[in-house]
Amino acid sequence: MVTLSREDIVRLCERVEGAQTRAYAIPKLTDEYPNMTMADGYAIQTELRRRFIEQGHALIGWKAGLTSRAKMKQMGVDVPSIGFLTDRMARPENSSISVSDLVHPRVECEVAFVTKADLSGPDCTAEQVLAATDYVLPAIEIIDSRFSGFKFDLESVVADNGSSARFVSGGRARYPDELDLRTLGVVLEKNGEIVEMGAAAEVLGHPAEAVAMLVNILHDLGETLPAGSFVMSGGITAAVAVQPGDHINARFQELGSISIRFEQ
Ligand code: OOG
Ligand code: MG
Repeated sequence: MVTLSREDIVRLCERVEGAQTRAYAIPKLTDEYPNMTMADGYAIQTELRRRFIEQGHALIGWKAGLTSRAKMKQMGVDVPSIGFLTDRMARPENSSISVSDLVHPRVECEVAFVTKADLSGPDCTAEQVLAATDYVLPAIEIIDSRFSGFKFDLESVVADNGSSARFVSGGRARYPDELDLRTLGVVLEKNGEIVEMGAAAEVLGHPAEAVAMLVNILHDLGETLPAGSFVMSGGITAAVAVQPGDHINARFQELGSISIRFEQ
C-alpha cells in the first residue's frame, strides 16, 4: 500500500534523481521514512521513470534484481525487485565506461531476454516467458547504488530504480530452446583473474522465472511488458566493485563473452 503523500513521493524522487544524475551518495530513504513500504518505493521509481521519459529518455526494457542467492546474501535482502532500463544507460561492448558520473559502481553477469510477444501478469509463468522470447543474450550490468556505503533496504533500493546505472549486452544471441538456461555457466574475470563464477540456475532456479516474476510485479504497477522489450534477469553471482583502469570480461557458456574497461 502507498502510504506517502504525493508531495513526499515527488520530493524523494527529486532526491534520488539528483543523486543519480550528479553521482553523489545520499542516506537511504528509510532513515527519514522508516515506515515506507515497497509500494512507496515503486511509486517513487514510477515517478522517476515518468520524469526521465518526459526528458526524452526512451524506455527500452526492465531488469529483475536480487534474484539470486548470491545477490540476496551480498545485499542482505530476501525479495526480488524490478527496475526500468532506458537508452541512456546502454553502453557498447568493448567500450571504456567512465566512472566519473557514477558513485561506487559494481558489475554483474546476467542473462538478457528480448521478447517477440507481449507478456502480462498477474499469473505469468516461465513457460510463457520462453514462448514469448525472441532470443537471449549475455549482459553485464553496472549497478551503482546511490545510497551511502552501497547499503540499503528493499524500499530504498526500489526507489533508486534497483541501483540501475549502465548495461552492456552483446556476445552471441541464441534461441532459448537451443540451450539449457539452468546449467549455463558464467565466469567473471577482472584484470585477467577469475573473481566470480556460477550457473544461471542461481537465478530463481531458471532465469525465465525471474522474467515471469518481473511481469507479475509490472502487473501490480498497472503495466505490461510489450513485445521487443530487453529484460535482464538478475546477477547470477555477487557483484564486483570496479575502478578506473579495471578490465572486465564476462565469459558465458554458449553465449560468447563481453568485455568492457573502466576509466576516470
Ligand atoms: C540492487 C540491484 C540488484 C541484480 O542483478 O541482482 C541487481 C543492488 O544490488 O544494488 O541488479
Ligand atoms: Mg542486476
